Amino acid sequence: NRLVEFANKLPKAELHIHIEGSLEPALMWRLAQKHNITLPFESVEAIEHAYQFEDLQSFLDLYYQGADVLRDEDDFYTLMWSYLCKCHEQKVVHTEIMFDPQTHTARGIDFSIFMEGFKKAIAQAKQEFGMSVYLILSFLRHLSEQSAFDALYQAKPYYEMIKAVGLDSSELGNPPEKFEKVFAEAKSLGFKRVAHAGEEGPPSYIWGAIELLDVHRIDHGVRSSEDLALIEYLRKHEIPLTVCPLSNVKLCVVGSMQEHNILSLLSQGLLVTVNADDPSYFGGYLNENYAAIIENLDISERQVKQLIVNGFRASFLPDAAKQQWI
Ligand code: ES4
Ligand code: ZN
Repeated sequence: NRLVEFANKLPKAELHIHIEGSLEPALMWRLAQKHNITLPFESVEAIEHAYQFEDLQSFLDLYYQGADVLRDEDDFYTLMWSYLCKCHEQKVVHTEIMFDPQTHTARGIDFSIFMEGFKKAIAQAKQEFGMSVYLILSFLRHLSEQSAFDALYQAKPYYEMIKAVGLDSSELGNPPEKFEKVFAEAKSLGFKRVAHAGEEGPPSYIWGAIELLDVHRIDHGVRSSEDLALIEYLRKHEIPLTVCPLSNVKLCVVGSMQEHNILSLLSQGLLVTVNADDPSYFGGYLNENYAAIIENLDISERQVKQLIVNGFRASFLPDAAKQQWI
C-alpha cells in the first residue's frame, strides 16, 4: 500500500505511549526466568494468545501483572531501550512517554530503580539516534489522591527529567475531580498536564479534565463526538486528542476499525494525533496504527500528512523544534 509506505517513511512524533505497555511477551518471559518468577503462562505464545480483551479493565489486569517482572534497573533500561530502538526503526523522531510510578513503588521498587534505568536508555537514544524524548509521570486513577501526591513528591530528585503529569488506569468511577488538587500542585511545580478522558468515560470527564485539571491534551477523547459543544470547544481552543486506533478496537471502545471516528474528528477541525498506547498488548507500534487506519478507512494522503504534522504541533517541543518537522 503506497500510503502505508508514505506514512512509514515520514518522521513522526508519538505522544501517547505507556512504557509498561511496550513490554513484549518475549522480554516478559526472559525477565520472569531471570528473577525466578512463575508466570501464569506456559510459553511466549501463550502470553500472546491471552491478549484478547473485552474492555479496559480486562486489559489493565494483565498489564499490571505483566509489569511485575520489571524488578531492577537493568530491566527498566532494557524496556526503555527496546521501545526507543523501535521508534528509531519506525522514524519516530520525538516521543513523549508515560510511565506509571505507582505500579512499581507499590511493589517496593524505588523511584531511583526505574528512573536511572530510563535515564540511561534515553541518553543513549539521544546520543545514537538524535531523538528527543520527554517523560510524563502518570498517576493511577484507581488509587487515592494521597497516593498520587506521594508519587509526585517521591519524583522530586528527577523533576528535570519529567515534562508533564498524566492520568491513566480505570476511567469509569474515577472522574478527574478526584485529582484536582494534585494536578494544581503539579502545575505550580511547572509541569505540563495531560489526562486520559473519554476513552470509556463520558464527555463530562473530558470537560472535567479541561476545567478542573487544566490539561494541555486529552488522551483518547474519542467520546467527545457525543457532545457537540465539547467538539466546538476542543476545536476553538486547539486542545489535541491523542487517539490510539488499535487500542480502541482491542478494548472494544469501537466495534471495528472501519467504524473508528478518527477521520470524523479530524474533519471537524480537531487537532487529532495517532498513537500506539500499549503497543505490545494491542498489536503494533506507531506505523502499525497508521497502517490500520489507512487500510480500513477512506483516508487521503493529505489527511495522513495532517495527522503526522499534528503529532508535532500537539507535542511539548519548543516552537523552534516543532518548526523543524512541520
Ligand atoms: C491504558 Cl489504554 C489505557 N487506558 C487507561 N490507562 C492505561 N494504562 C495503560 N494503558
Ligand atoms: Zn493510554
